[in-house]
Amino acid sequence: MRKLLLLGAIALLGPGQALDVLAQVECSVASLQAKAPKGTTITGVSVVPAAEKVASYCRVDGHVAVPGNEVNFRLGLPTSGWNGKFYFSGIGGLGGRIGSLDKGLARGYASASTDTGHSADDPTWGSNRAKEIDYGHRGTHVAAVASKAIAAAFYAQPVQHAYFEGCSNGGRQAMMEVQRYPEDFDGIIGGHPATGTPMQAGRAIVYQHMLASPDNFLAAEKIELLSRATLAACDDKDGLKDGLITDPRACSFNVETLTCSPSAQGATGDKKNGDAADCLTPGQVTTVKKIYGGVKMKDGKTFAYGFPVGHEGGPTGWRAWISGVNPPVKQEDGSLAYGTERQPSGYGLMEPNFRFLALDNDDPKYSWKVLDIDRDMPRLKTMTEILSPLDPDLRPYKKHGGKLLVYHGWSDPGISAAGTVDYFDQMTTTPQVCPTGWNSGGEPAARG
Ligand SMILES: [Ca+2]
Repeated sequence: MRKLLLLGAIALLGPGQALDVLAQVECSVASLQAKAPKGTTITGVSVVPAAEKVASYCRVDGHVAVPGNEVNFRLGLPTSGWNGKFYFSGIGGLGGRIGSLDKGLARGYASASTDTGHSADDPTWGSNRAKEIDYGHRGTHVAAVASKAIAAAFYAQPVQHAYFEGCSNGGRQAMMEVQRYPEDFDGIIGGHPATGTPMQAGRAIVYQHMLASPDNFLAAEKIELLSRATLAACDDKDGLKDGLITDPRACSFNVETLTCSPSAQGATGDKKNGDAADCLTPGQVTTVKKIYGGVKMKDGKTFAYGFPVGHEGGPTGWRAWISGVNPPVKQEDGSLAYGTERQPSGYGLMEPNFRFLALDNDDPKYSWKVLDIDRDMPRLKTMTEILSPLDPDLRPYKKHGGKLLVYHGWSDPGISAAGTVDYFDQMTTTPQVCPTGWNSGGEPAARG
């Protein structure tokens, strides 16, 4: 293995010049293992030559021991030109692979990522509580602590600032860090934060209805019909008729206006009465209502947020996430089932969730098909706590001096922006988190 030893002083630079810190420790397993925190094992080290936008760096692979598991991480350490800071990249989906370090490295950050404690190739990880906890939150934390410490040792000086960025499941990792490990990062960017169990439950309730009968299924042309109708009803409600529904909260759209008349007939003549290309069957209307409506508990509280009106159509809309590019196939009992190829993304994440992640104890007899929120809530409680970043009290992170940036597109068909907006309002109305009391409407929030 090519070894690298760069001994250099910290450059003292004038205003406007980048900090250029050189490595103080050899880029080798032995040298870095000697500097690694307790419980951290370095498994591979190599110097990666400069390529396109990324300068040469020392790549460190290793794992951190936690009770019952080992969490893999990868750390990239610029061999020169370190900007003094640390950047951690989150990962999407159900984790199980290490994210790219290039974004941070290209800007001179010491950069890290983790597989969150399991491999995506391991079908049994969801039956291991330690791995579930590491996917939920702990894996990111221990990987961040270890890789920051190795970075500081490599340059023989503390990391000036540490940042986390992630989207989707990476946004969920971001919110978990903010809520549970407020000392890890100084700045956190959470995009489209996933909410774990509630989000998956919302999907399950939609699929229970949509796949119960072909009459309920939303084929691509029906989604396009709906999308045209919501755009016609809502486009100008945000103050600008531009083909975009920029604030769905400003529009009230009633999907029942699209219901087929009982005598409607398909243009090709092979459709039964009550269905046609320019309207929705009552079963389809109910499917749409469930997507917009989310899931409420018996006590009226929202458990899963519904999706905002707008941008249902197009290849990245409901077709990609909810209904699927490959339509489901009718089964002997009259229900529909997806094949294994090109499932809708929401289904592909929800199905394994209820198979091996959602319940306190895995149950082979259980699936999304039998989920009943009110009945099953006690069985979902433990994993909801492990997977779902729902705590709005960010006082510890504020006390640390941390900054949080959250973004979420209204048109996200996989994770509801309405939930993120509601979390923001809960957070900013938590006493002492946001004393000026701003809410998502840009107005001082009412205080109870
Ligand atoms: Ca508009």
